[in-house]
Amino acid sequence: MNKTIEAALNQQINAELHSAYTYLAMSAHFAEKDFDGFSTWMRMQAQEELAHAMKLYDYVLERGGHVALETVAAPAKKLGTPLKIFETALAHEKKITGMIHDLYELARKNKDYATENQLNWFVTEQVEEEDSAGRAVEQLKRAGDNMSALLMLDQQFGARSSE
Ligand code: OFO
Repeated sequence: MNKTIEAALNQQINAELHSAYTYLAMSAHFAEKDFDGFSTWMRMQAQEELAHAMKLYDYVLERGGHVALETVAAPAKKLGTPLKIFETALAHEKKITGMIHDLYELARKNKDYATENQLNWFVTEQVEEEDSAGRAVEQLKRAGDNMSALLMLDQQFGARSSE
């Protein structure tokens, strides 16, 4: 496997683990504030991120590459209101989309069709990721400071099974 692509895939594994860490911190924050539904949503999101990391991890190994695990950066400590948190999540997903697209471009430039094919799944997944975070932001904007609307959303988000 091309060493530049291997390094970029390892960097993406690290980014996905950081995403998991980020959402786990958000989940803990919501649990501490008794928003159990938002907490569940974020916890499931963290699990999905771990699955993204493992998908790339398995792929690197399958290609006979080397998995190099590096330090995972700590998530933000100050999180803010539910709206602010979901806005942060949306911005984070947009950043990840950019990283996936750069990786895709790199695979294409190096004629690594297998990696390009593997990344197709991630390109599609990012459309979903941005959509679900974006919808959450819109719903929270509509709820504003209305506590009963927020609690209703909290309950609704807690019903998330998977996405
Ligand atoms: Fe949230 O999609 Fe992976 O990082």
